[in-house]
Amino acid sequence: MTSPAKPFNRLLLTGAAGGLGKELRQRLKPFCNTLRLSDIANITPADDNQEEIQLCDLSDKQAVHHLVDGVDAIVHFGGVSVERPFEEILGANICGVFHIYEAARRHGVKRVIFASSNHVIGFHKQTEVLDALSPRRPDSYYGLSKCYGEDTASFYFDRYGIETLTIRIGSSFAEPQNRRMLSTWLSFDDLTQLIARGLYTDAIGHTVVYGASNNTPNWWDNRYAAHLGYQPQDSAEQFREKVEAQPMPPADDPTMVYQGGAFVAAGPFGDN
Ligand code: NAI
Ligand code: 15L
Repeated sequence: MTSPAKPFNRLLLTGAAGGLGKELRQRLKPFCNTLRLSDIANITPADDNQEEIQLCDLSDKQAVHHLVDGVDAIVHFGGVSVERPFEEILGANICGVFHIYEAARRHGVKRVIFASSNHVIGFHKQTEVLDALSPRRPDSYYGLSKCYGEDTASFYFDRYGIETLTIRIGSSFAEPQNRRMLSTWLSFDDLTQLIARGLYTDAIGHTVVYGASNNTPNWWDNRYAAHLGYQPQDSAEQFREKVEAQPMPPADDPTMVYQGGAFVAAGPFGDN
C-alpha cells in the first residue's frame, strides 16, 4: 500500500516494548512526523529525532491523560496479551482501554487503532466461518477484556464521533507456530497494512476487521470491512510443511477444535 502523505502529526503507540510494538516501531514512522512510544516496561531510546518515549501504566488514569495530550491518533497495543487472573486483566486491559478513550475524548483525538483479538470469538469451532456480525464467544478473561474494548470503541464513536479500527488479530508472529496458526497467522507486513488502512481510510466509524493473512483454510470473512480495501500479501501456506512436521495433537485437543485454541482451557486461577 502506498502512503501518499502523513495523515497525522503525532502518533501514539502503546505497548511499544512488546513483541508487536517492537515490530511496529519502525513500520509506523512513515505515517507520522513524531511517534510517541509508550509502555509500562522500559523502552531503549533510539538515536532518532522522530521518536519520543513516555512510560505509562495504562491503569493510571492521570498518567494516560498526560500520555494522550498532544497526539493526533492512537495505535493501542498495550496491555496483558495472554490469559491471566482477572485482576491483572482488569487494570491493564479494561481500565486501560477506558482511560485511553476518555483521554482521547478530552484531548480531541479522533482516530484509534485497537488491538483486539481472535479470543473474542474463541469458543467458535474451527469448522465455522465468521464475519464481524457473528456472535462473540469469548474464551477467557482476556477475551472478555477485548470484548469490553470493542464495545468501548463502538460507544465512543456513537457518542463522541471518535473513529476506531478494531483489528481482531489472529496470531501475529514471525511464523505460524502450530497447525491452528495456519489459519490464524497474520504477518507483520499485513498487520502494518491493516493499521495503515485504519489510519488513511475516511469515515471508518467503528469498523471491525479480522487480522489474518491470506491463509487456507480461512475462518474469517471480512465483508463488513471491505471499505478498508485490505489485501493481505502473505500466507501461512509457505510454512505448512514445517508446521505439519510437528506431532499431530489428538483430534479433541482444544487447539484442533476451537478457533481460540488453548485459551478455551486456560485457568481458572487461584482456586487453592
Ligand atoms: P506483548 O505482551 O508482547 O506486548 C504488550 C505490551 O503491553 C508489553 O510490552 C507490556 O509491558 C505492555 N503492558 C502490559 N500491561 C501494561 C500496563 N498496565 N500499562 C502499560 N503497558 C502495559 O503482546 P503483543 O504480542 O505485542 O501484542 C500486542 C497487542 O496485540 C496486545 O494488546 C495483544 O492483546 C494484541 N494481540 C496480539 C496478538 C499476537 O498474535 N501477537 C494476537 C491478538 C491480539
Ligand atoms: C492473542 O490474543 C495473544 O495476544 C497472542 O499471544 C496469541 O496467543 C494469539 O492471540 C493467538 O491466538 O495465537
